[in-house]
Amino acid sequence: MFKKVELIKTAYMKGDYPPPLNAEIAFAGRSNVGKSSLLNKLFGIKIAKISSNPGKTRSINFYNVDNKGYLVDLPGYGFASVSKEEKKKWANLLEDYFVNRYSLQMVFLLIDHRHEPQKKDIEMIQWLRELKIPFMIVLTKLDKVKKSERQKKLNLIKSVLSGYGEYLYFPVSSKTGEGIGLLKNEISKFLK
Ligand SMILES: Nc1nc2c(ncn2[C@@H]2O[C@H](COP(=O)(O)OP(=O)(O)OP(=O)(O)O)[C@@H](O)[C@H]2O)c(=O)[nH]1
Ligand SMILES: [Mg+2]
Repeated sequence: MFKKVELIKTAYMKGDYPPPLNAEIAFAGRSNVGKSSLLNKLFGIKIAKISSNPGKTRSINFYNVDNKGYLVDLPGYGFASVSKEEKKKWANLLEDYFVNRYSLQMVFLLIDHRHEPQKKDIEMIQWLRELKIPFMIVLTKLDKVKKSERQKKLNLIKSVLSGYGEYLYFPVSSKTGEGIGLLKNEISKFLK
């Protein structure tokens, strides 16, 4: 489905973004939630750097997909062990991207399927709502949730987040590939 994927820009500074293509979809979520792993799984190649230490992605990475659009890997937020200064820099960069990047059409907000949404997740939801950026929710690390627990966990997460709006949910595992097909279909709707 995706033929040619190329990392065409690694932005460390506000506004240092590539000229827009027809579509742009970004992947947001707390550090270590699995953004870069998910992109690799969607692309079918190991192009985004991943790490078991939170804070691996420090820039905004634009992946050109078949010249149809960008999938954008964002730095994680809520990561405790970088300096305050560094955190502020990332937050500023993220803010600039969300506020000023008019070509951004959709955000996939990643939340860990194993846990109840945390304060940082809710803050992100409120922020995206305020900025009127459409988003859907991807629940990551599905393989780590027992099959017998999945429905219960999903209902719990949905009920916590229902106070903030109605969203589409995509439970996925970048390890086993479960749920990846459905998510890819959704993404393909944008990449025409
Ligand atoms: N079991 C399992 N582990 C996963 C999955 N997705 C990611 N991981 C692991 O979670 C860790 C973090 O993954 P990353 O993809 O680097 O997370 P990230 O959200 O890009 O993190 P930052 O770049 O720090 O914001 C790595 O050790 C991955 O191997 C998954 O679906 N299942
Ligand atoms: Mg990353």
